Amino acid sequence: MSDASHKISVDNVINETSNRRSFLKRAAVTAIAGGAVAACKDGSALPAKAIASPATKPAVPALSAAETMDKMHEAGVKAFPAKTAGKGNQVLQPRIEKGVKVFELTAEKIQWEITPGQKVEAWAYNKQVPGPQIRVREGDRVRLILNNKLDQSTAIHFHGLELPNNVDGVPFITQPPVKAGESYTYEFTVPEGNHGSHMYHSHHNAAQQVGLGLLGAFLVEPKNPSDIERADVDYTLILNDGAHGYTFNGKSFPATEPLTAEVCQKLRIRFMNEGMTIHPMHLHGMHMTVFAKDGWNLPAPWRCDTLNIAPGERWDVVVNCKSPGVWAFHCHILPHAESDHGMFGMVTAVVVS
Ligand SMILES: [Cu+2]
Repeated sequence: MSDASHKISVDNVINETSNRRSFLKRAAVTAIAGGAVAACKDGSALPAKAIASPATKPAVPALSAAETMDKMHEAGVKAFPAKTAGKGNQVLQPRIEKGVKVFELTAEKIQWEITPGQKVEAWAYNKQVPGPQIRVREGDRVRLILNNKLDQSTAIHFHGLELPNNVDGVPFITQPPVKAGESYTYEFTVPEGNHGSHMYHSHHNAAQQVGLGLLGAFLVEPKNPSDIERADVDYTLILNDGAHGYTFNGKSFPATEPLTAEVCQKLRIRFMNEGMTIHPMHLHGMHMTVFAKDGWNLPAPWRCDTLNIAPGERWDVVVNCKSPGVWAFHCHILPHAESDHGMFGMVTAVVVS
């Protein structure tokens, strides 16, 4: 089903629903009025059967409401994965200056489409939510230039990296705030051994700034990856629950992106929570093998099907994709994933073909 036809069908369903609701209201009023009058216009009494019939009628609209609900659920699933403008978490290629990997991030306000037709204000790095993915190797020299085109101060903290204090990115503790219109340069060497799944985000007025989109993945590749770290598919999944609602990589179902793999492939998922509450991520059909927490490899991997991701945490898992099919993959705090209108928010699928 195309986006346009999906929108039309959803609108129709919604219109049908509101029409039906007003119909139900009108039907209720008529039934009460009918009971009070209980007579035709010419004064002749209604037969008992005719009075009784409005009372039995609501059974039919009740069934229709259930059907309407099913249609809304079906429309959402059929629209998945729905197309929206803008895609976050795209790998940012550095320019190399005398052996230094130079990345440039510009923070500014943009319009961001979360689900088809739902556009909101976002505060974004390089017009992406999440911001572009930065991928370096342990031992790399990195220079990161932040341009602030917002109308308030900001700063970047490198979450999970064990860096010198002066590049920790916290205004009034380690640096002055980067004021509107200013630029600021961070430069550091990624510490040996500090590889794994990390993040970068605003550390100034952060509840608002991170909630609106000033965040991204900072991935450090190991010089010598262990077997479990080598995967056929490497997917970063950033959870957020701020001003844009419940999102995976800046999008809400049905605009979330499916994770795709072939049978027998190894899928690595890097969970990151940039939100303000926990999100227990549940995968149907196959278990996840958890092997790293906050970038640090665990003494022994362990298995689960539901993994709680708390704010600020990163968890790395692999899924050995043995079962073909479309497997639902969602936050198991159910109001983050489904309403009576169907699935929304923190829902996607692992598609094994
Ligand atoms: Cu959740």
